[in-house]
Amino acid sequence: MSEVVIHGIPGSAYVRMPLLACEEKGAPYRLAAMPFGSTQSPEHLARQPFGRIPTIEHGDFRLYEVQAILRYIDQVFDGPSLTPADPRAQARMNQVMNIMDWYVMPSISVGIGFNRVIKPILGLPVDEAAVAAAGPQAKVCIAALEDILADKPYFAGAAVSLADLMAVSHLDVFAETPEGAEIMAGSPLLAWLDRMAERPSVRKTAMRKLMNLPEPALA
Ligand SMILES: N[C@@H](CCC(=O)N[C@@H](CS)C(=O)NCC(=O)O)C(=O)O
Repeated sequence: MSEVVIHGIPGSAYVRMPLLACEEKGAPYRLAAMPFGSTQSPEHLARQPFGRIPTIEHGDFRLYEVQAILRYIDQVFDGPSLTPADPRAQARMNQVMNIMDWYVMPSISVGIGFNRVIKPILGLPVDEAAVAAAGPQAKVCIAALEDILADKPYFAGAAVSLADLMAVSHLDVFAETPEGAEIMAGSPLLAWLDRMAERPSVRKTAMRKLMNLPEPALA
């Protein structure tokens, strides 16, 4: 089967998600790297009218919106299924994927992760007011995710699913921030993050690896 071409900015949480899916499926793919700040270019708007990343091409098929992309990659490639067959487990996966888009993205990633981790890398000023404003919603997100994870190894059960791929892309950067460390102190999500960090797909697509940056020194 032909390779998946993934358009996006290396290091972006949402661009990491299809990379993770291709790695987990063993699917051939290529990251067509876009420069920082290019999401509103005419060339990209022709691919994605809302100016968001990622988008993919697979042969003559073009697709944007990450949940659609993840489900497509899971369905068209061989390799372990990233969607549980059981309807309730699948509903749990879908629930977590929507929590990522609606609540985790604006608070944990845009409000805190982008300001505390990505902006300093890019030499941009941190918006402390945005960080503070995101805190209460970030706490609700973490509590909800802890509740759903409960004593399962992964969000939808015994096996990694698309929900885990979305979640690790948001939460591993958040865990680096002082706010993330405080909100997740003692959380079972830390053991889940450790489990995810052992996966070759997660190591290979780490934000700094894609940005060709050294990993931060351990505290
Ligand atoms: N609903 C979109 C959200 C994707 C998204 O917001 N991606 C961020 C990057 S992590 C983005 O495109 N931000 C705008 C920009 O970087 O200019 C999807 O599912 O693909």
